[in-house]
Amino acid sequence: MAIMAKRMIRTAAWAAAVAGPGIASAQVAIYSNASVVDPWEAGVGTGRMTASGMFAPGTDSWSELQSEGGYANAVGGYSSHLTEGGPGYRFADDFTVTGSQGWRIDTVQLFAYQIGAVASFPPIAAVNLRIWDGPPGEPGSKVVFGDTGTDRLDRLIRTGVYRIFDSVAIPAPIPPEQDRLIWQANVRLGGMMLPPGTYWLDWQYISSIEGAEIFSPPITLRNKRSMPAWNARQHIADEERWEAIVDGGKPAAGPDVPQDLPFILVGWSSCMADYTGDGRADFADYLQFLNYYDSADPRADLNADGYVDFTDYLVFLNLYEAPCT
Ligand SMILES: [Ca+2]
Ligand SMILES: [Ca+2]
Ligand SMILES: [Ca+2]
Repeated sequence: MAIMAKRMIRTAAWAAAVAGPGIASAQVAIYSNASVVDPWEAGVGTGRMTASGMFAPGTDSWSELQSEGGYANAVGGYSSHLTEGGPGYRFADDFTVTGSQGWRIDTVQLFAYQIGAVASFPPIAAVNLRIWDGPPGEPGSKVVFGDTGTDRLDRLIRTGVYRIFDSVAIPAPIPPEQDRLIWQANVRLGGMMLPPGTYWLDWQYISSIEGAEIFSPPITLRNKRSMPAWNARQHIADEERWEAIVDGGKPAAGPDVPQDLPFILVGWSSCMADYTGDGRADFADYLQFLNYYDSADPRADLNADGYVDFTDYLVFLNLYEAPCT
């Protein structure tokens, strides 16, 4: 049954990947924050049947909070939205770019819900996103891509997965409801390049209904409340600080456990000089790079230091000479 939920998320991702203009054929999911073995596995769905034995309607499925060691997780989702009249909340979570050349990222897939939102009225109007070279807000960390003002939402997709609370947790199980439909937000990064290293994504949703809340479910893995490396953060703007996202457990005597957030990076990890996404590095890519370079477009910032300068030109020449496999 878990396979069904996974396939639904995969289908949505694929539909988005083939529909957008200018999408490279070589693009694949290159990273999932939920799985080291399957980059298309979002870590959101738990299957068509609840732990208490209730089936989701039709072809839909559940994202059910899990229990481990006699305690359940208690938080369905964490606030990550612009609040009315204030900066509101942000999220951050880390990932590591591997390989010798780095990654080009075209799309970030994020997952969120609004309580009561129906499929016919998408609840998210905009998403802003930044990438840092270290934990956001820490001394020495800086933004290498993005800002808090630009809407980068490309597409919002109904997943058919409903967020629900643990249906068997003691002492107060909560029957499944269909008022927390999870949406997949595809955020467009335009093929920006990241050299190998560890980075933090930092993002915020803007509701279609002014002042309404948006929540993000943490990664949900069967029979797990947390994993050792989980370290996602939430920014509390009113207090100007980032803090770790933890679940306090149910019953509340359970241990507080850190959480991570589901996201998938779609792009490509070879042929890094290939701006046009046709699988080859040729003169068209060279011209495209020069175009970005001349206008100081961040897409020419190939060493991700926040500036477009001659070093990036040299990096491009190296990438251009590297064989495309
Ligand atoms: Ca993490
Ligand atoms: Ca090309
Ligand atoms: Ca640079």
